[in-house]
Amino acid sequence: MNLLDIKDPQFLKDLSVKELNELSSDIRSFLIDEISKTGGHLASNLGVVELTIAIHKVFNSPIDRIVFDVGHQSYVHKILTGRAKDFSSLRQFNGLSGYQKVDESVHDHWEAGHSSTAISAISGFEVLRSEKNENYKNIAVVGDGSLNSGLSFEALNFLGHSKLKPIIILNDNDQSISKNVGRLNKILNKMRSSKFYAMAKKSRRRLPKFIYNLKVRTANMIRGFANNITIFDELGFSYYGPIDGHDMKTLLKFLEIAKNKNKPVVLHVVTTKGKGYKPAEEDQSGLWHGVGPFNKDTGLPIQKKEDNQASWSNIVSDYMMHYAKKHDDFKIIVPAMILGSGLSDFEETYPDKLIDVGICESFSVCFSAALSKDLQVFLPIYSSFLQRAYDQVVHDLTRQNLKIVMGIDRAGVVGGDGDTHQGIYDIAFLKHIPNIEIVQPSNAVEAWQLFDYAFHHAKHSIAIRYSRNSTKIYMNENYEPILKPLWKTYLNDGQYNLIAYGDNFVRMQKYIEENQLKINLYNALFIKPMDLDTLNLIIKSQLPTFVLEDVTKISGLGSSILEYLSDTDQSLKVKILALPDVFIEHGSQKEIYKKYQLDEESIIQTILQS
Ligand SMILES: Cc1ncc(C[n+]2csc(CCOP(=O)(O)OP(=O)(O)O)c2C)c(N)n1
Repeated sequence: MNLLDIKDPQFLKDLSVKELNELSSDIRSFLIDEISKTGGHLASNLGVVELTIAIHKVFNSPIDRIVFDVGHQSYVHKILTGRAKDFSSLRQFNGLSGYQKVDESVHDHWEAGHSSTAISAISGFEVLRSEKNENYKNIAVVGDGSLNSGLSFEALNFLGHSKLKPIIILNDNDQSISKNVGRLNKILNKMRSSKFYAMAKKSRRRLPKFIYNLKVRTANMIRGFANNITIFDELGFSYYGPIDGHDMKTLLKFLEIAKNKNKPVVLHVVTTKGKGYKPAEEDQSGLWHGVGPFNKDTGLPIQKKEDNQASWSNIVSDYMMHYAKKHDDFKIIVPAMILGSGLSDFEETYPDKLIDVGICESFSVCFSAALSKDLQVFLPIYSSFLQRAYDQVVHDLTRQNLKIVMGIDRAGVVGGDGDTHQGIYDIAFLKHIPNIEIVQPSNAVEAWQLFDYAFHHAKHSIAIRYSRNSTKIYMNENYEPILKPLWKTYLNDGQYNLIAYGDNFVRMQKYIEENQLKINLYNALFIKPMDLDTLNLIIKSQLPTFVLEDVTKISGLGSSILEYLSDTDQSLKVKILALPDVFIEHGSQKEIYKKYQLDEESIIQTILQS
C-alpha cells in the first residue's frame, strides 16, 4: 500500500492478519529506503514493525496513549499516524523529529530522547485517568536496555502496588545499543529461552491449531503450578509472555488480553533488532542502532572518513589505550555507550579494565566515586546524559573531594538528535560545584596534554569536554606538560579580543586567519578554573571582548569572566556569544549556529559592529 496515504491508524481496524503482514513488509522497505538517505535509528525500528502495527490495531490512538521509551523506535508509529510523507526530513532542521514530539501529532502524548522515562510518564497518565474515572489505556513500550535504569524500576515499584491498570510492553531484543548487561538481562535471557517459549514457537509450525492452543494453555498452567513466578509477578504485575514479536496473530491475541486486564500488565515481547535488513540483523556491536546515510545495497556509509581524522571519542579512546597499558590500577566505567564512546577496541583489548554498567548514569558516577578510593577512573559520559547524575556529582563525588576523570562527550550542539541530546548545559551545572575542574581541548595534542594533567596533576575531579565532531588524530607529537590553568594567546594586532574553546576556537581561528582580521584570539583550555594571568592581561587591554561558546549563555565561561570582573572591581566591555535560554532544536551544527547567529560570519559581524 502507499504509506504516504495513511492519515491515521483507523484503517488498520479493517485489515486481516495477512494484510497486516503485507503492511509490515511495506513499512520495512520504506524504513530502509528512507533511513538510508537521512540516517536514523534503523535497527530499533525494524525490530518493532509488527509490534507497533498490532498495538495500533488493538488500541485506539490518540484516545489510548502510547508512549515509546526513548522514542527512537517510534518511526513506525509516525508512519501509522500520518507522517510518512515527512520522512525525507527526518532529523533534519525544521523536519520530522527522530523521537515522539507533542507538537508533531495528537498521537504523541509524551516526549523523550533519554531513556527509561516512559513507565514514569504513564504512571502519571494513569493517575489522571483513574481520578477522572475514564477508561482509556496508557501503554508504555520499553526496551530491555531501558528497563535496566533505576528510573524504570522506580516506576514499576510505584505501579505494582497501585490499583491502576497500565500496560507495559517489554520489547526484548536482547540488546541495548550493543549487548545488554546486568542480572536483569540474565533473567530475561532465561525467560526468553524458557521451554514454554521454545515449545510454543516450534509447535505452532507443526501442530493443528486446537492442539497448539491446548499445549499453550497447559504450559501456562504448569508454569502456575510450578510456581514459576517472574520478577514482574513479584512486582505486582500480571505477566504475559514471552511471545514472538514478529508473529502478528500472537501479538494481537496477547494485546487484547492486556487490554482487557484490570491490573498492571507486563507483556513480554521478543523481537529481533534490525529484522529484515541483514547487516542490521546480524549486528551485535550497535553499528546499526543509529546510522548516518548509507548505501542500502552494500550497507556501507555514504560519508567517507578523511585520512588521519577521527572522532573526538576515538581520539580519547586512543589515549585510554595508551594509559591502560601503563597503569594496572585503571578502570573505565561506561554507562551503555561503548560504541558511541569509541571504546569497542578498548573493551576487546582490556576487558578487565572496562565495566559497562548499562543505562545507569547516576549509578555510574556514585560507583566511580567509590572506586576512585583505590583506582584511577575514567568515566566517559555524554554531556546530556550526565544531567541524570547531577546529584551524584555533587553529593557523592565532589563533596567528598574524590577524584575521577570524566570525559564529557557530545559537548555542544549535537545535530539530528536535537533538544534532548544537546550538550549545552554541562558547564552551567558543573561550574558552580566546588572541587571540580572543567577543560576542553581544541586538538588531539591538547587532549593528550589535558588527560596527562587530569590524571597526574589535577587535585580534584575533572571534566574534559569534547564534541561529536572529528579532528586530526594524535600522531606522537612531542608536547609540554600542562601544570596549571592555561589560555593560549594569539595576538593579531587586534582591536578586539575573542575568547573561545574547543572546536569553536578552531573554526574562528581559521576564519580570522583566512580573512586576516585584526582580532586577538584566546584559546581557553581551562573553563574552570580560569587562567587569571591571561584574563588580567585581557582586562588590561581594555579592548571590547567577546566570549564564544556553543552552550547556554547562562552560567558559561562568559559568566565566569563577568563574575571575576565583579569580584575584583574591574570593568571591561564583555559580550557573550552563546545559545539563548530556550531548548535548541534538531538540525546540523551549521544550521543551528546560523539560526542563533553563532556562525562565523554572524560572529564577526557582531564583533566588527560593536
Ligand atoms: C539516559 C540515556 N542514556 C543513554 C541513552 C542512549 N541510548 C539510546 S537508545 C539506547 C539503548 C536502548 O536499548 P533498548 O531500550 O533495549 O532499545 P532498543 O534500541 O534495543 O530497541 C541507549 C543506551 C539515552 N537515550 N538516554
